[in-house]
Amino acid sequence: MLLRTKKRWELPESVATDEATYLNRREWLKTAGFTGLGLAASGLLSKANAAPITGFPAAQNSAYQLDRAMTDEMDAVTYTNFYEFGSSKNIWRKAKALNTDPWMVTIDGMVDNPMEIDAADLVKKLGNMEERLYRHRCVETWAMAVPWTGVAMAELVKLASPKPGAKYLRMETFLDTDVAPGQKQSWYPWPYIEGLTIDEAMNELAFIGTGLYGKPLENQNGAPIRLVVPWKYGFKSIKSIVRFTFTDERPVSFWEELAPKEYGFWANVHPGHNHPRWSQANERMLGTNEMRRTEVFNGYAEQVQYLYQDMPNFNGRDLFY
Ligand SMILES: Nc1nc2c(c(=O)[nH]1)N[C@H]1C(S)=C(S)[C@@H](COP(=O)(O)O)O[C@H]1N2
Ligand SMILES: [Mo]
Repeated sequence: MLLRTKKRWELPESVATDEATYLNRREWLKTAGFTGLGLAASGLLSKANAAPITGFPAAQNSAYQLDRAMTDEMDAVTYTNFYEFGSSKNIWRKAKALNTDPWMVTIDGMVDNPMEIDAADLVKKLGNMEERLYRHRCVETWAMAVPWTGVAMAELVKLASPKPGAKYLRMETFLDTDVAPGQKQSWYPWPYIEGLTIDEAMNELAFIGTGLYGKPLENQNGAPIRLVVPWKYGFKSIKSIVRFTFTDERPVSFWEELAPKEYGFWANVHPGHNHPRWSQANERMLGTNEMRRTEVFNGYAEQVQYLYQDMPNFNGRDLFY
């Protein structure tokens, strides 16, 4: 298991790099005629190369339009769910403690192209960022409509190149109890985990969010990279991702582990399948408190229905929790 704490990046390269890699590189440098000074310089260089994600604001993709007013930016950035920083919606100040640059991301599991890469370099490899206007629906019934910046998740799947047996993409949030007080609450199964089928991850709507309202993501919204899957309840859209693992086993998500009957793997939005403890018929828009009817697949049935229509339980409850 790789270390994912901030401290890793404060260590000299000789300590942070595992010993075998360090020795191999030293051998190579010797062969190539470099001195100890050269080695130190290369360590400094890799640290200096860390840089934030750039390219804001990105051009808007007009294929994704809203049927309602956009949520006010102040509401979307001050009313958030990020249990790592506490169970209240008002954690945006606490989330400032998270250091998101540099931010190492691991892509591993059943892939031809595993890697460990800084988030900004990863996003660059995935192509040009774009802006998309999406609805967002929390399972708790609040909703918003916001402009995300990011890149298609399908690009990450292509880059990783999953092996034929891989069926699922498992995603993991950082784990650092020094900066995230919620992670000291040991009754939660940290780190936060979420998952999609690879078919879902390849769907045109599945998005790696890097920004909101034309700017890099605020920490409280999941900086530096998060998932955005607008046809599913909000908890599927995992924030501040450090690891993407391709696997043949269906991942058990954070909330599923806590309450499998209430927050299951599929979690597709549907007005006709109530949560065990409340109705899902309506939703409340953040900021305005406007009430609207909940839409099937949150209004994205046209884009995603093919993923589920042949499943034997399509009309049952399973696909919605
Ligand atoms: N790591 C992590 N990701 C998370 C959460 C969380 O607590 N931790 N909350 C989820 C829930 S319940 C919702 S509704 C959305 C909220 O995203 P927003 O706060 O940016 O609106 O993030 C999701 N992603
Ligand atoms: Mo949520």
